[in-house]
Amino acid sequence: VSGERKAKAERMFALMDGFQKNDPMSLQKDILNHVEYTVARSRFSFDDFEAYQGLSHSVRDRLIERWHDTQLHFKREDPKRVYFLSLEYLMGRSLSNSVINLGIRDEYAEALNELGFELEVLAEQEGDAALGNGGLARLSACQLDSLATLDYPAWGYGLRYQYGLFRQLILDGFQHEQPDYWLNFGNPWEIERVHVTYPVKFYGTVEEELVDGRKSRVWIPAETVEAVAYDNPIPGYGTRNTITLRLWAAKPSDHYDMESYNTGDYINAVVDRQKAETISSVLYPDDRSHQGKELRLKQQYFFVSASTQDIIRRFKDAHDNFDEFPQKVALQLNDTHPSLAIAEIMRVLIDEENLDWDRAWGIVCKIFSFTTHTVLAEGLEKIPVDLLGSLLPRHLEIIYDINFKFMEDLKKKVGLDYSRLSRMSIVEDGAVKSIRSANLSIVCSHTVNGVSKVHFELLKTKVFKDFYELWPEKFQYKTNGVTQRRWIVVSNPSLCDLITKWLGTEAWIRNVDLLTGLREYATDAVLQQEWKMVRRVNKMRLAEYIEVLSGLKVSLDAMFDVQIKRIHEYKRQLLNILGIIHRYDCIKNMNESDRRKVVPRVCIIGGKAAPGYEIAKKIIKLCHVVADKINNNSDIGDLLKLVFIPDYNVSVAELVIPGADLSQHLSTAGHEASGTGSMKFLMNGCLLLATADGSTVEIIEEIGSENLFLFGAKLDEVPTLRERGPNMKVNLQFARVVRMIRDGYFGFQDYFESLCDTVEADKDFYLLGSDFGSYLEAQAAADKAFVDQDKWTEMSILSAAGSGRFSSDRTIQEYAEKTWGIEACRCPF
Ligand code: CBF
Repeated sequence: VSGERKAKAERMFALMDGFQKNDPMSLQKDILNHVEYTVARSRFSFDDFEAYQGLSHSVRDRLIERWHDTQLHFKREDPKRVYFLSLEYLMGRSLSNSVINLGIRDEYAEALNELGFELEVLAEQEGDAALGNGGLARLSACQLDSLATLDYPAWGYGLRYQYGLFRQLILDGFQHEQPDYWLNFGNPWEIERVHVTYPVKFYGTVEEELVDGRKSRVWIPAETVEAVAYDNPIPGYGTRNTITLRLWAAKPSDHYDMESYNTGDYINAVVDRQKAETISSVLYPDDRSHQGKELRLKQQYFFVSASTQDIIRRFKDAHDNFDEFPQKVALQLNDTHPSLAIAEIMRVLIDEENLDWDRAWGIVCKIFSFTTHTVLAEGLEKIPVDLLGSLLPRHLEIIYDINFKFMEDLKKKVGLDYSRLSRMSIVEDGAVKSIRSANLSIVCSHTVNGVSKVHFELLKTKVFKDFYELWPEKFQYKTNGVTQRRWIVVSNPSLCDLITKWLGTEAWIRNVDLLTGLREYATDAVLQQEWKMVRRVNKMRLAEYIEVLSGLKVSLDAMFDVQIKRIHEYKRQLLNILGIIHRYDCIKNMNESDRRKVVPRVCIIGGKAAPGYEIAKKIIKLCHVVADKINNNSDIGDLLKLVFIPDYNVSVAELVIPGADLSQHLSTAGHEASGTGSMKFLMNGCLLLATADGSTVEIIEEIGSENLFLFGAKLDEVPTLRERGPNMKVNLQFARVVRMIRDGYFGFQDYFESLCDTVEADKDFYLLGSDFGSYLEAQAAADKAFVDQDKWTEMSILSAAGSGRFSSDRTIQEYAEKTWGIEACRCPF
């Protein structure tokens, strides 16, 4: 039989003409074939979008080849695999990243040129895959790129939302949300796996039954939904390895409510069946809290159940003893969102695989690791017990049992310290009895990770203090990182070429520590000149974008000062706007000779507010009314401009970041777990103006405090400043700008009242008032530095040169070695 199979395989390989060819002629034929046969447009007449479609299908073919080889290689080698469970991924566009990682960008560019197209123009045709909210989701995407590049045997699992993060529409300065039906024009980057489906069950009851003579708890579910896999190949750079991001879509199950059919209500039964699809239909657009929504809980369990069935099936294909599970499987919980996986694996091992509790528990404790991404109490999820009990009754029982055993153990260690016991309990007995997902994740994981050094300190001393005292050995941190492939090679190709030229090698694209080699040239006049040129061209690109968006012409000599991120009170976009009002006010009142000394600025702000977050929405409106005032004042001219970039997403970031001179990271110390935007700016040689929060503290260690503009209260000063509250000496400049808003200088006086209230001395939780003076000083220092363009360029080069530590390659390597215990498994070329 095996001889027969081999002969068949050889014949098939010969028929397929080996691998796809990558010379420009073959690529052209391939693109045209896809235009004709896949897209079904005539190869004699097609537009840019259709060309993009043909092109992306041709790239997809090449991805699939490597992906198949990688999967086969993993299957053969059977290494320990890591399964990355995340409810959110912000992948952005795939085309440019894919051709770069596949190493065939130039070949495609040439092939397209000969067909009369430009790769960059076609790349713009692609929409963003925005299946996530912010930092956490983009981090997941960066980490997948690193997992593939470093040859780790990894799988990403998530949900294939039909509607990604809402599109932000600005009408008259107000944010409006529009659905993002991103699949409207097809998605060439995914492969539907019609045969990879699993039933996911909900509701019902738990009954006691005799199974094999043993009393067992048996879950009798009442609803079944089918999970269908969509695979997204993720290519590594400089390797054949191409891993899988498997996203689940909900489809009606054939077992769905047969009763309704039987009772003859055919139409309603079909309509009802269709409702199953709502589970994966929409991403929750709030990155602050998700308390108590049934659909959200269904999403979490749906994705966890399908993923664990898939993981267990893969394990069982090669093994028949579950004691080997921890040697083959590492499960990474990306925040608490997938924490139901713990109860699900316990349930499967006990109820379906007939392991006893202790054996199942022993396995579970060895496979899970948990990373938390927040310091905010509202970021810690709670699941109402009533809700969980009705949706997943057996899981609730299991969680209760885990908690009972944990509490018994804890009592032996800490005695009857009821307040500590109740703080650490997985079950919270409040007005609404709830499951604390974070406590569940900590109790059942072998490792708990923070995402920066500061975050780690906060976890140990505040957020999870009780747990840290109990299990100090469980706690670690891995400072976040971003992928230099996306954030330099794809988005800033001229800087990429310049770096390669000066380092004399492309090796930094896989080993970004080599960027430190730029340090020795930081004052070299030739590099400085070329660096400035690259930055100017990027600014030009950004200026054109701004003009198209808003009609505003901005001067390239001005400092491009950017703050792009989700709108949050703790991220303090309001501080930025108040600073801009102050600058405007000063310029207005200056005499001619002082005006000549002003460093011109183009202030750029972008970001989405969660739909129900009223204060954040007011901040957006304020930005617009202030912009109207400033941009239309002929006295101010080019000295100050303010632009709000709507619908901020990954591809907008790719355009804006390379063109920024200065970027702002203003979170009140102790509020940003890490922050990853700053790392992207740093890699691109943009100077930072920031508080000593999250990963900025480590950025300072790398580049030195002399190469950025630091301001604001330090972590240990924040509590005292808050306590001082109303007695705090009010900064007069701060009071003046707030008064301007209150007095209606920018209009909408009533509307902004509640926003102004948030920064009144006795309510200013995020300390805008007390940080304002030091913020203005940092801004003045930035102005001063900008005047000396050679010095500025030196700082810019040193920023990029010091960014190596903030690559997700480093983060992933640390996870692999210290948390997951996995090794590289490189697919032979
Ligand atoms: O760790 C990645 C990022 O996650 C967040 O965005 C989050 O969603 N919790 C944090 O707010 C960031 O600080 C962090 O960098």
